[in-house]
Amino acid sequence: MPRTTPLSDIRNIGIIAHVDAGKTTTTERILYYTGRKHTIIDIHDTKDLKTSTTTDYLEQEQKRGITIQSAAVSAFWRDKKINLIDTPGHVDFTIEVNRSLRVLDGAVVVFDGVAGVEPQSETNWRLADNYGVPRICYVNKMDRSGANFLRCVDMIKKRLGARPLPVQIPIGSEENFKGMVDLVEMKALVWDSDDKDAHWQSLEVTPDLADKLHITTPSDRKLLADVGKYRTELVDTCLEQDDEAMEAYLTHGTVPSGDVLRKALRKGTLHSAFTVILCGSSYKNKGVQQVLDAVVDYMPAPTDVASIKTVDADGEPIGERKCSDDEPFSALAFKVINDIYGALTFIRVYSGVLTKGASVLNSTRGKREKIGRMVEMFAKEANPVDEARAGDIIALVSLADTETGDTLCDAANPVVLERMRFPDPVISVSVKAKVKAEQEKFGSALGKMVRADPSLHLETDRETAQTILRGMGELHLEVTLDRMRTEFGVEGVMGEPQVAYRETFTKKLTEQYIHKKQTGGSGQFAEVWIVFEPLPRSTGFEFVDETVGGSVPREFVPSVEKGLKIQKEDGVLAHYPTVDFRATLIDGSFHDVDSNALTFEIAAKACFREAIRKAGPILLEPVMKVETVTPGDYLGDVIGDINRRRGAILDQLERGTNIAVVANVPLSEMFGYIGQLRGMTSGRASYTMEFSHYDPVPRNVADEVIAEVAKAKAAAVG
Ligand SMILES: Nc1nc2c(ncn2[C@@H]2O[C@H](COP(=O)(O)OP(=O)(O)OP(=O)(O)O)[C@@H](O)[C@H]2O)c(=O)[nH]1
Ligand SMILES: [Mg+2]
Repeated sequence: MPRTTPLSDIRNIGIIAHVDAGKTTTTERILYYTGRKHTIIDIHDTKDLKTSTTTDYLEQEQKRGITIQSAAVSAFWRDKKINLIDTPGHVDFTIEVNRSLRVLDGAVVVFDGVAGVEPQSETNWRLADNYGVPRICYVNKMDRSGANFLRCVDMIKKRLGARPLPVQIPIGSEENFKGMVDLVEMKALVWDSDDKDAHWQSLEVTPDLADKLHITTPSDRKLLADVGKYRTELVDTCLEQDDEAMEAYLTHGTVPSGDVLRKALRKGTLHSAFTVILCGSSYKNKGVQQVLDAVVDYMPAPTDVASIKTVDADGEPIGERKCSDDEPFSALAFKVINDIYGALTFIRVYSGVLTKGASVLNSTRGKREKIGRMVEMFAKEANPVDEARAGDIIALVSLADTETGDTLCDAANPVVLERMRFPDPVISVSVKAKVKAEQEKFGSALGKMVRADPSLHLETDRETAQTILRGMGELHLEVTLDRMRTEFGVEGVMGEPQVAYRETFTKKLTEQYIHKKQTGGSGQFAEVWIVFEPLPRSTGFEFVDETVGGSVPREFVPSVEKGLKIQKEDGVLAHYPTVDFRATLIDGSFHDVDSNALTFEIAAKACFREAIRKAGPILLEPVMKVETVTPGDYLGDVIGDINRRRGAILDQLERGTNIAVVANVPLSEMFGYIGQLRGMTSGRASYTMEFSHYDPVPRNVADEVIAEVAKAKAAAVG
């Protein structure tokens, strides 16, 4: 079967933003205007579960009115195929943005015209920077009271460090928002109503435009009066991208045509020379078709972005794979979900063609996978396909061994594609089945949830044998359990959320340990000399072998590493994992008969325990970056409360008519914050937080934590 959509006609795009900016609302309109659906559902109409938007179809999404998992849809606009992923804005589900950006070629970043750049828009922006994803910005909610286009553009510049380039200027704002001036064509697009089927008129931009359209607010009139200035900025910036047009302009005064400008805007966007800014109100159905035009005109096709990098076993880049049907097949599995159809593995094909029935290699795990059913997903709907080609995003049904982040490829031409990075979960709870008899069913469902979400970790407490679930935040854990109820029919209960403390140490030292035992006939013997030294924060664990002359036989060195890896998970202070250090094996000795892998493992474990006790061990705690947005009247109370929570105020920013207080606060002090904050501000303040870094716990607090852990362990075991 030949290719149906040329690669140059494909746009793989994500919609990213802070929570509530209007991503799902915009997606819903995109599906309507491209003819993929015939009604529009609004977020606030789904709480009774009788209806849902296309992309927020989970019960938890309908009830809460937020997106939890990313959903893929596709639509055609001006003969281009747009594959679109609607992502969540809530920080607890940041993994969904992370993995979407990893496989997408471009992103539309949505902003709330009142709040401007909010914390999660900043975090997602940085993620897109990391993955090198070109972006366009859409300032939504221009109809809301307090909407301010220029303030938002200014925040994009200052807080995101971008070079914003408005290609539209809003006409009116708040309830008098009427449309926008298209600076490329120099036309005023004015809607005659808020209805989804309302049409826009295209008017000349004349000096009396504001009067004609009854725009009375002074700041709105000023914007229209300055429209010439914005047009000049647009033309000048575009000329930088096009030498020919620049020359024509300088020598003959030729003003570039709309097509020339759009070409330059596309080029600049692909190289992130600037960021195109659009405006509108998705809810009031104004500006969405123009966003679609911009996606087609400015966002990259799969062949416009850098080729995907291939890596060696250590993750170091060693080459690349061109996006073309003629290259051998390669794809990245970026998401696994459990669905009524079974396990669905989403892949982005980077090169070649995959056909149904093929046998491919999972090069990450060195295992073969047989490709059975292949489907193109439209939110929750699966449509069978027989092949997938370079640039496509599809799902494979019931793969045996493939996990998120794995590469699938042609076995004759094996490659491993650049992996994804996952955030580390910072909060944990103990979980168990509500009804004891269902524990097994619960365990299997939990296993599936964790497999689908790399930002969830599962472990068993060594002493209490409790199941511990770690995640990104309270909401994340709560939603996970609730989804087990709706998707697997098993109810669970969870304990109080706990902070994921870590341990490390402060002094470098060398430790010798001899493991020696004589029991009856054969004995046990191993000697190790290990240097333990602290490393900078967030570097994890490193093992180095510097032994010479076979003082520790080569085949036993991995056992030393294994012993350390096991033992470091059980820190000497309060049993938390020990992080950020290097262990260097420098010497040792062995006995021909009495030494083996196990004796070296035992010696390494004991050596670690002895050494760390003497190495000035300390407890580390996750510190969150917290942003509290409050009306000015409550500022003093909010700051006082943050100080009481051991917080350090970093910044105070104007956020519309409110003030955003940015602070670093230990996670352990943040439980129950929302209740306190609401009480203190009569419900008028809100906050968001995300993990920032690990810091040492102050001595007095650490003593309490250590004592509590000891008490809890004694009680659970006892
Ligand atoms: N006034 C106004 N409200 C809007 C607009 N766009 C979205 N909303 C409202 O904002 C709320 C959040 O919209 P969503 O589309 O769910 O936002 P989201 O970005 O998808 O949110 P998450 O997925 O939870 O991050 C809903 O109540 C929408 O009706 C707009 O243009 N104007
Ligand atoms: Mg949403």
